[in-house]
Amino acid sequence: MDMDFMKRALEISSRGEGRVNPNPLVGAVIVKDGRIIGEGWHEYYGGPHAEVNAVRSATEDVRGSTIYVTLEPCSHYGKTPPCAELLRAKGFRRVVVAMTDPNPLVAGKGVEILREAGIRVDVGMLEKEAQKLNEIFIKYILTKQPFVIMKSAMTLDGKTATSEGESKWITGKESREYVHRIRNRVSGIMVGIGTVLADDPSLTARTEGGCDPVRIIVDSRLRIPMTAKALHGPGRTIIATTEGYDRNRYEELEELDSVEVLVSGKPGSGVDLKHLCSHLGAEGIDSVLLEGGSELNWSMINEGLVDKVMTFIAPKILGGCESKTPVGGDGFPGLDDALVLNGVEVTRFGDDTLIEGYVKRG
Ligand code: AOF
Ligand code: ZN
Repeated sequence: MDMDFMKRALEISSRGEGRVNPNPLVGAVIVKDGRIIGEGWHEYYGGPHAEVNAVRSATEDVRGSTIYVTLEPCSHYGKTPPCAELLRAKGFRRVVVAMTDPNPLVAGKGVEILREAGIRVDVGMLEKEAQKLNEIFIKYILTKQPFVIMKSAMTLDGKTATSEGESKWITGKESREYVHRIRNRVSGIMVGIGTVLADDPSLTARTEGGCDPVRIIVDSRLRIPMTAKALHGPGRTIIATTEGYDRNRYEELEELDSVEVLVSGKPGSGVDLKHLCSHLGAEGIDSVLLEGGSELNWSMINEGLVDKVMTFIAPKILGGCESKTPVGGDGFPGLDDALVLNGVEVTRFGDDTLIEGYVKRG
């Protein structure tokens, strides 16, 4: 029973996808005499926390009931007053928490407040699921660096385009729909200039009510054409370049209100990607979906900036020695140098297979 209520809390928490960043996804379910009498989730950034929404939605007096929350109730005065105080004041008998809050402002203090008030608190139910749901928040709140997901779509023989450069589409409809859901989840979408020149992607993907992802284009010399779709909304575009940029293009780009040019790196040496990621983090961008091309993917990997890899594989063969693969660059010289993934999961999308995992560190 307990587990079912926490599952429900996790399920409803995902309704905030794309609207709460850089805050966590949180769900809460209130149970009295074995029945759900209230539910709530964190709906948008800066809005009421899940616990508050659950209490507000309750159809009966919550006194003496149990609340299942996917994240430890907060203990601090932020944009809203502390939820732990609210739960105490409302007379909850028991609080079941999936995971403690890694936010240094909370980090166990919420549980402490509740226990001191004599409320039974159980921590750790479906903890792994809750941590996975908030993998972005967990990294960002502790490091202020964005959680970077490198996503690729390739054939069985590892090609991301034909020998003529055709790439629409390698994978099927189901895979592409899922990618749109991930695009909705993250705060930024990053590509290299090669991809912009080859495909002219619009790099949008918002579902209704979501907030627009920031488009991030790595373009060391500002070769981006003024007509590129990615420059023309919705939302912002950040173009990262080096001191070797094209002066005329810089002036033209400066005219566009929604475009920010970040100069980071010496001429001829490529954009300083570590600096770029820190800049994105400082701007509140908690997550980035890296969508190629192969040179940028390699540089991001080589700089140790990728956290998660998602590779969709379509059951097709394209061949071609020169055809592109997900990761280019110089490559690692030895097998021992390979980037290795942890916690690997395999999921089918139509005829395609998604293999995903987390980059092993150290
Ligand atoms: C949320 N939603 O449902 C819970 C959160 O600035 P504030 O007041 O919104 O506080 C944000 C912090 O509150 C967040 O980093 C997390 O530590 C804690 N819990 N946050 O946005 C919620 N329960
Ligand atoms: Zn709270």
